[in-house]
Amino acid sequence: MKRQVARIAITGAAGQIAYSLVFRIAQGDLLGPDQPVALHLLDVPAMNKALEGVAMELQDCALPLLKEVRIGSDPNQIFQGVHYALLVGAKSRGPGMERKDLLGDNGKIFVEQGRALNRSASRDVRVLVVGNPCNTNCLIAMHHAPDLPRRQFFAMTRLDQNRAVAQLAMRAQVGVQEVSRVAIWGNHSSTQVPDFLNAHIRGVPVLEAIPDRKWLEGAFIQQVQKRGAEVIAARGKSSAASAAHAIIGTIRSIVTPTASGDWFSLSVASDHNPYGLSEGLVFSFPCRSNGNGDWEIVSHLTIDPFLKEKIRLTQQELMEERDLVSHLLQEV
Ligand code: NAX
Repeated sequence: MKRQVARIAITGAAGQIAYSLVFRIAQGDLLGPDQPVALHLLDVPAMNKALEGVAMELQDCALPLLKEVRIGSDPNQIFQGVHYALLVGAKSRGPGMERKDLLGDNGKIFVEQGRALNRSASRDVRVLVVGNPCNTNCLIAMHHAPDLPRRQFFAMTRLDQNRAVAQLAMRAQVGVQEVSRVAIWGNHSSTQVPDFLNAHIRGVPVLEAIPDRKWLEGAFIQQVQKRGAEVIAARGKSSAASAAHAIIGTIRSIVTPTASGDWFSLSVASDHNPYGLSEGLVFSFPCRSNGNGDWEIVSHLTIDPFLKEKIRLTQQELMEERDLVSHLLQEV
């Protein structure tokens, strides 16, 4: 999908993930060293001054691939003609806020942005939702963009995958490049299911490389599920550079052919999934790409009773989230 200029929208562009992301995209980390890019940066009106600062710094880098920077707070304008929309912006949970309040508040943002994408974005736009709760926000955005194929909407579980890879590599005392076939099933939340059963280390099943099922079922899964909270406790802020890196990894995985026998984690519409899971959710699956921005869910993976039960729980949570925002999923 080489273009004269690839237009990339980033929301929450005055926030901390965006501050790690925009410079890397402008350097070519997202679409390669030969692809000129234009950045369309969106944030709320109160952040306009900060956005101006980001645009100034981008200019001051004098990066040859960066052809244009637009800033603004109107999604209809900012999404005009974009080929990628990285929806990072969302409110974080404030003191005393329930998960339900967060779902409702952030959900409204994705109603508006889904509509704006439907109106203004390039018809082949690829949309990656990062702002939490990202799976359900993605469901809302795709619902309000009925003219765009649902296959072009994703939510991010790549950071969770990367965290799982790092933990497995550390435990097996191998380089991270020796770990393959790692998938996250379900929701980007503490119910997510890092799949050790189908993963490989140095080409053999993880259970052979790390013959400690108790650790894999217990500490390993919990470390991955709780890593975000651990980073907040240590840094006083949530993951930013690792989240930006995961955004880049996700898009690169969608636009480059997946290595033979491998897969990556991507939350996609669960319509017609090969595992008989509930349809109408945005659910993380092991996926493969043909390199043209299209993908398929990897089928026939082993799901043992342990994994099955964990997947049931994360599916349950996604169904509950969907129920909580049902008022945002009415007819369009
Ligand atoms: P920040 O609070 O630093 O930045 C968020 C930005 O979004 C702010 O500048 C805010 O003004 C803007 N914003 C709010 N409403 C907006 C709207 N309607 N339109 C455009 N911009 C809007 O948060 P940051 O650390 O950058 O995190 C952003 C989101 O990523 C959060 O929802 C966070 O929970 C989520 N994350 C998701 C991850 C994932 O793996 N899916 C991992 C990292 C991160 O926790």
